[in-house]
Amino acid sequence: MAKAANDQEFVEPEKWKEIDEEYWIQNRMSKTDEVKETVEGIIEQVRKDGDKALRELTKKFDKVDVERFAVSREEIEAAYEEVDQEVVDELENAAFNIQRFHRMQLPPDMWTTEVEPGITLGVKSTPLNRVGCYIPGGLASYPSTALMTVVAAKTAGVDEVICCTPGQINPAVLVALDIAGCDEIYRVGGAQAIAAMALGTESIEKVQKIVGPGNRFVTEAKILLQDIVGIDFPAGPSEAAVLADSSAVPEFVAADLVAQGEHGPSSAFVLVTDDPSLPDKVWEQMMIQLKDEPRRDIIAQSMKNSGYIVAKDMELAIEIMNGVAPEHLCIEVKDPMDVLSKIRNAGSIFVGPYTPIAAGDYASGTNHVLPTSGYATMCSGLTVSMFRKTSTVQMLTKEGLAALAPTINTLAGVEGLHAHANSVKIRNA
Ligand code: HSO
Ligand code: ZN
Repeated sequence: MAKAANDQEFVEPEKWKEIDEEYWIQNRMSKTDEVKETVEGIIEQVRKDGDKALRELTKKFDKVDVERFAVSREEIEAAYEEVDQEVVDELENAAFNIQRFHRMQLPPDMWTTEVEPGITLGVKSTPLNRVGCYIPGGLASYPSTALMTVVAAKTAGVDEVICCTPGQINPAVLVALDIAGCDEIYRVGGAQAIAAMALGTESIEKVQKIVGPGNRFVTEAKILLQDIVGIDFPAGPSEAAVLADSSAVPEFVAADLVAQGEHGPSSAFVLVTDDPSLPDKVWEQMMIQLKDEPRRDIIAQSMKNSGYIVAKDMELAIEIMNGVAPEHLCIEVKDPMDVLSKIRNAGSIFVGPYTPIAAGDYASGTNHVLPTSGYATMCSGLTVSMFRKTSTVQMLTKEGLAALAPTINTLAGVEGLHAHANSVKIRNA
């Protein structure tokens, strides 16, 4: 048995296996049933006891005593001292790129158009007022996720962006939150943090929407609290899928798959190809690359959830990939733009051999908070529009109202709503 870089026993991954779409889907379905009861209890406790509950739950789950949940300005300044200047510079660069791309998504504050004489219709777009971002802690403590959530919310125009993150906060996360423009930072995590942001406590004022990834407890809390707070979507363990033909470079394919596998033991990756010889070539490359990977024990575990699918042709491969609906999809084929046009379900799409998923994870500017577990069939990743809402607007002249009057009168008559019809008649239009 080889030794991994962290000096733990390394289990050689079992040879990767041929799977089918059904296997992938079954494997990715969120298994939250057993956590539901615990999370319901936590929510009730926070609803009843506010900060006191947060303190007790933080002690119980994170084993820390927290006096003051809010992180002070001095603590943020101290975090800058602990972080290398190069890290600060690159966080700033990433924040700039994320802001640039998210600004491009901004709708106009309002648009109107006269659809026919005297009838002007439009849409007014308004940012949410107060939003909460959840940043996981522990093993999966990512400054990049702090940037993705907060920069997107701030660029959308949200006035107050707050953030909850558990335990001893990683100084790079604090710096990232500060660079992103986060207004309030709280030292609390898990389902209790979600409950606090949704319900409000003495120290945390409630928000209108909660975004960001989290473990099963966090995700369950978001789902259970949806009747009182907006949420983005359930985001689970990372996934990578590569759609490749014989023109793909096996080294590159292997590298993208393995990279998302290092997030955690529940991560998963899949290759879908019309080239029966490709899976073996990719496997060979994976084994070479794994030798130098410090997190290869985690990757070996992700491998158990992973596999490859060989389709008889590219059309079928595309259909299978639409069923897989992966969080990240890399297209590594001769004619990527043609394949791209046929993809319907994927959180984020990486086109061509020089577009690794890591570019979107960190630097290009697209958002890396994305739907997993097949949710890409019905949800989008984090966008500016998730932090805004729209109001339709209309303005009629007397002439415009006259044109609509017969329709209003007739339909109001059918529905027996006389007062509706009268509101037109009274205007003598
Ligand atoms: N790939 C992750 C995001 C991330 N990658 C953070 C690196 N750091 C989302 O699935
Ligand atoms: Zn990643």
